[in-house]
Amino acid sequence: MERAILHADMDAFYAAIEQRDRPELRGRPVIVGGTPEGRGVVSTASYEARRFGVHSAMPAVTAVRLCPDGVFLPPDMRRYRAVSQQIFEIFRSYTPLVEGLSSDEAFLDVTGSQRLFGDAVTIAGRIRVEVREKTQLTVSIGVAPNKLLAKIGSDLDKPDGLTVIPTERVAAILRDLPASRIPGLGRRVQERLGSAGIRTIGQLAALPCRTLEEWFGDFGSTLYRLSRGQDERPVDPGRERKSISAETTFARDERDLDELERRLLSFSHELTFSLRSEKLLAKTVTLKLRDPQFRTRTRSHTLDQATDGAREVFETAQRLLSGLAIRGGVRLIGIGLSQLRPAEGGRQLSLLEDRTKDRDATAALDGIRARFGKGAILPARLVEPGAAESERPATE
Ligand code: TTP
Ligand code: MG
Repeated sequence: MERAILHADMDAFYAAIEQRDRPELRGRPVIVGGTPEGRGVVSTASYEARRFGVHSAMPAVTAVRLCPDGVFLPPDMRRYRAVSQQIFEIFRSYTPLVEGLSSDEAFLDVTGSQRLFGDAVTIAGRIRVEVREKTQLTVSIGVAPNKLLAKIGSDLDKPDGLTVIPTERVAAILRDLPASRIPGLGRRVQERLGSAGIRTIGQLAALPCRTLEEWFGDFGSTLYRLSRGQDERPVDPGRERKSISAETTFARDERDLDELERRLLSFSHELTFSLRSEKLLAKTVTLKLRDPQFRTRTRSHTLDQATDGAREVFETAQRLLSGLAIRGGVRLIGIGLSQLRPAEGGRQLSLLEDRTKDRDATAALDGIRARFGKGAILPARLVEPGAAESERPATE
């Protein structure tokens, strides 16, 4: 039986939330991430700002130049995460087969849901209405027989679009799309295709499988199938997050070790709160520093035992920091946690680590944070003026 797959992706996610919550920003070019002084990197831009050429991952200094009247806002991850939870709750009310790709994007296998809720297009329509009613935001959805086509589809009519790619129209729809629309093509592959004069998916599909294998090895045969719109990959609800991270760009280059450590402490609490909420432990702690010349250094330490404790993460990051020269100043600092694994039945290392004294306290604090947001409770050392200028989680 043919599968029914949806790919749902919120429109200009962070920027749309800002415009929702601050009506005076509606219709204006809003740029989240990066400062008006041109520090940091753009997380996303409203569609009004995109008309000026501003996009995700662009250095803020470029965004300021392209869009001098843009409204630059620091990200408020706590608010974005709350919306993310709302939309995933809606997705999961239609099927248990939800594979999250990021905070605003998921595949849904609704093949088996159609008896209950109507065909796939009807389900997509209902999800769009429900997302709008519950969040006052818009989502674009692609409906197709596989993940590849659903993902391509959700992007075809953004923002606020619903695109259906039925099997009989696959070839016609793919033919003139740029080859870069195929998700997951690395830069090397794109350059090789470009140098062979291949721009569209149609041109790619005209190549013999043999040629693609010569160029790209094993990936060649995958590409051969993708260019024909063929993709058997199942929607995998168990897909694990590979890493989580938090980082900040300073308004002015930072040389004060205390201040750097304060940021590390804040990140340690934020990140381990996420771990504990998702019942995960992390084994590797990575410190990331960028200097004023844009040179990025990372240092990692792998723990003997995976942890979800803020103190252990902080002390590890602090040790890594002490091994690095910061005299020239620090432009960006961040912590990444990787080698994530499920915290097995009740063995919460944070509780052991914090020892009996605050044994119940960590759990109680998490409860309060979950209800009132992460900023609700912070260690005394963090309750000081000068909140982060531009925090955003790095890509996973
Ligand atoms: P995207 O879905 O890629 O972008 P978007 O939702 O802002 O815009 P659209 O889908 O309509 O094209 O990413 C979702 C959010 O993730 C985005 O709002 C901000 C964040 N993000 C970053 O912080 N850095 C990045 O480089 C990217 C691509 C996204
Ligand atoms: Mg999006």
